[in-house]
Amino acid sequence: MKTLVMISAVAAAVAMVGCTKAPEVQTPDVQVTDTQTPAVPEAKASTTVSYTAILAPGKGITSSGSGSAELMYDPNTNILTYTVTYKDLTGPATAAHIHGPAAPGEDAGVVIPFASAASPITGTAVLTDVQADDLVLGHDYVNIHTAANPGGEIRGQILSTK
Ligand SMILES: [Cu+2]
Repeated sequence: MKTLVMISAVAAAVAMVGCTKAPEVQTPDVQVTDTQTPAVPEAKASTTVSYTAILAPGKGITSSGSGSAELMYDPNTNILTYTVTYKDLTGPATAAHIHGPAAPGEDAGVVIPFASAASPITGTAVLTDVQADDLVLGHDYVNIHTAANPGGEIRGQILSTK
């Protein structure tokens, strides 16, 4: 907030009596006019939570592959939006999924199959309440499968970015 400019004392300047009228004291207009446009209501949009996953070779997997996933989840609609990119796999990806529920490094079944395994993978899915709980708890992971590593070549736990 701006500090008001201090008004100098004028009383001491009245030495020349009868010369002029009292100096007019300027009062700066500090009134704020309410002309701002109200913000567009977006109450529900603000609850969307972003998640990320860093994809790397799983335990015991030899690969120079790497990747990442960016996800947005809206708890009002249970809609999950995702973008997954990767590179340097041992061969073409044969499948790509979100798996869970599992702790980091542990294996679990497919929760959400991606329509295509080719990078970049983009899409949306509507989660069940149980699936949503697992996501929020950090129990899901992205898994990219290849012919050389059918159980998954690179994977990464999905975690909130907060
Ligand atoms: Cu999979």
